[in-house]
Amino acid sequence: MKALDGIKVLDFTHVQSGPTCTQLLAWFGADVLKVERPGVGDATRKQLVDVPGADSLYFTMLNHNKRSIELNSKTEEGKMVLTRLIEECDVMVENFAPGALDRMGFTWERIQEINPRMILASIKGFGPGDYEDCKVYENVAQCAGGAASTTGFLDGPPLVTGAQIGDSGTGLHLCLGIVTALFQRERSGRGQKVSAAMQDGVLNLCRVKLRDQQRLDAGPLTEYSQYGEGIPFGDATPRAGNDSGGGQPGRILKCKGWETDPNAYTYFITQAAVWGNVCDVIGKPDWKTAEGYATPPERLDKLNEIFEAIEAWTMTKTKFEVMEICNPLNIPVGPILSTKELIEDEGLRATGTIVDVDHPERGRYTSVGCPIKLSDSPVEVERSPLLGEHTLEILTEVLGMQGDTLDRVVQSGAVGTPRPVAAE
Ligand code: CAO
Repeated sequence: MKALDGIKVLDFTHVQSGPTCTQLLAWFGADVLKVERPGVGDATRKQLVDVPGADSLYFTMLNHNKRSIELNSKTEEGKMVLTRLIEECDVMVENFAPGALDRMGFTWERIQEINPRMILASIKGFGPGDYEDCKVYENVAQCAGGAASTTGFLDGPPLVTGAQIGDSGTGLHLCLGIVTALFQRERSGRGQKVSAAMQDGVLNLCRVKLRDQQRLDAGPLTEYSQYGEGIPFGDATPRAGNDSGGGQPGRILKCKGWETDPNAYTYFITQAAVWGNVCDVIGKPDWKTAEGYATPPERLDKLNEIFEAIEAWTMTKTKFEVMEICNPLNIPVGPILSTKELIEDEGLRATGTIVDVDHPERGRYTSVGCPIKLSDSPVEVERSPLLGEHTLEILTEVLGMQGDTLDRVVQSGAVGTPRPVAAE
């Protein structure tokens, strides 16, 4: 038994943000029915193609454990099928451009009429206001949500980050909203509308930067490197390079091999409680008691000197040796792991966070599995569906269509050219 067994999800999502959310629901046990345009499908199927003719990794890695139905929801028969799907499902998830669902004729009011228990979950770029009609992709959200203005170095331009906090981050937010709405429905008997704007999701993840924005009113941010460098603060939270976001100073430092390996670096945190251990490890035992070095406030204007001394030590060790030496001493450090190192990591494979998946068109590929582990609801990662692989199965088994009705729908072209139902 899985946590969301019995929950049916009408998955009207595409690209990354929405599919991330419905993939999690599928991993938690929901039956996720992905609705795709006949003959076309989710645009990501054919984006960044690495194996000609096969679904791309972009698609497969975001759509595991789902079933696919081809459906043109703008035709009369298509609307009839969509209406039946809304009747049968518990949750409908969509991340179309603003207004697309209304233009299709499926407003929130109409959906409630069809199924008052339906939870309609939507991702848009912005919430209500000046920008509500905009189409939005990942980096737009990172820029509009506060991440870009606070990422990068002080003397450089704003930077976007590789972590897809706008897309996958908002998908996670929406997923939490959905399961919360399902929980409330248990008592109220009613569905509700769940909305997550990408700007809001990114801003939520940038909460500490808004903390610092308000702390600026009380004076300079002393834990930022620029304080020790004597560079005045402006009127907004500045970019802080690799400074730690909290009260314990940290930096990214070179390790042995950095000249040729772009990832031979470690993150190093000079946590106050283990300052003595840091001093011993780097061969500066006198700093434990020396005036100007002994307490955290005294050290704030000397962070460059201190991290230079630590780096002189880390450069004599590999990033893994730094980890091995510092961990037993409770000094928090983190090797900069490359994607190659992560994909080969035995520990992540043992927990199912990295998995190998077989696919009929592209062969075996590696994916990120479910990062959330439920002790009573284990996840088996199954390959993503081929376009329309389950069209007939969904029409007949989920919607109970047969005879003339089924013939009419198929002949209308609203569901593409359905593949035969796969043998067990
Ligand atoms: N049958 C019939 N029509 C369909 C359909 C189906 N199964 N699926 C989609 N369509 C139609 C939509 O109704 C829409 O038609 P209208 O423009 O006439 O209303 C059309 O296809 C295009 O949909 P779209 O505008 O959502 O797609 P796009 O490629 O132009 O824009 C995106 C993509 C992502 C910018 C936009 O969907 C968006 O802003 N979404 C919200 C924010 C978001 O999720 N962004 C993250 C994207 S990356 O994860």
